[in-house]
Amino acid sequence: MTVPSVERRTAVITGVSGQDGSYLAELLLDKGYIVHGLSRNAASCSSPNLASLMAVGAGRLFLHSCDVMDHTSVCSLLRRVRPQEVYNLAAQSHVAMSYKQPELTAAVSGLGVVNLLEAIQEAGLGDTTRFFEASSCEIFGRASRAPVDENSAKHPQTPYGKAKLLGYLAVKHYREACGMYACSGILFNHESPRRGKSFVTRKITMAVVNIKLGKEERLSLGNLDAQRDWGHAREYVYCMWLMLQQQIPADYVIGSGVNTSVRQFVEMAFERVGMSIWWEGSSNGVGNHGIINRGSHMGKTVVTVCIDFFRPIEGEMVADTSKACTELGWQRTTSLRQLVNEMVDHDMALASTAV
Ligand code: GDR
Repeated sequence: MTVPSVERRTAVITGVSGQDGSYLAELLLDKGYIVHGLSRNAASCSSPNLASLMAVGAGRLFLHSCDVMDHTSVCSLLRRVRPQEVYNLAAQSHVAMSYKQPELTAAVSGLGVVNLLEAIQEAGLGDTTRFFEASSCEIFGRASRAPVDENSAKHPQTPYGKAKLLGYLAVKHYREACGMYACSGILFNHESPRRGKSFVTRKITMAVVNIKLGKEERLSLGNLDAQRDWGHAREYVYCMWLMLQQQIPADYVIGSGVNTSVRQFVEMAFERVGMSIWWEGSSNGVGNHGIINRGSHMGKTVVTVCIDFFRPIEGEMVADTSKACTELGWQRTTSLRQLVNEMVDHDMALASTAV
């Protein structure tokens, strides 16, 4: 069957109110798609991401309250809108939370994927609808100095990573055994001004701005020396779209290829507001703290370490994105410094206009 031209396509995005969902919806609306966005409670959702989307997508963006676990609603929606593309961005996406809610995480981030793939088949769309799963580098699990690619061993070590591996394997199964166009983007950390406040980058940029404005005293963090491979979410959702435009479906690692510590991220965020800090106390532990080293706040402790934010296990990996670069022509262009600056500037503008 011929795939309609881009400007006449319909896409379904689960998790549309999140960071990635809103960027992807914007991208697709810009390309002329009709977008059906699913969110657990779209009607009462006051997400700022959705508010700006509704203005951009008037007449071509439709929001539905629908849980990826609710087979009947998902099936009936798919039958009704018959999308050419389905992007699954719905998940319990907090790694730390997955230790407290392992069953919920397995259900939403693992079985939810099976449910969607099954619903596509049941709606009679298995041969025509293309499916993207937002998988995670957490499926690799073990700390490794060598960059990881699509073929690296998968040994997830967190409840979140294990749930994501189930989703990843389901995608592989429906692709290989059922012939579906289904693929997983194995995503490394990706951030933006739309990032949720409980993820470390946004927690840092918001706190740094509040400290600068005198609205907050201190930022309390966990492992400062944990390393992450951070990129810009807007560039990663573009790669998701590219993945569904190929002749042959395949999985791709999406990352920056550069590891940076939480400590360095903190330093960059403070630098953006004109404050510089030095560190005192044990090199990586609860006694370690960050102190302002010049200007009016000189000598003030602004960063402390709290055991509550430490993880039982840290998997530190860096991405090898050769396959995405070669086969999809994808390149990331925003440096981490630019990303930090964008996030800090956004939070400064928000804080300055807040009453
Ligand atoms: P992560 O992102 O768990 O990698 O998962 P998060 O921003 O939560 O943590 C990144 C690193 O920062 C360390 N850290 C802290 N983390 C939080 N949240 N709060 C703190 O106070 C803090 N202090 C230190 C963590 O230990 C960790 O090393 C994200 C999610 O988006 C997943 O859904 C996605 O799959 C992966 O990235 C790739």
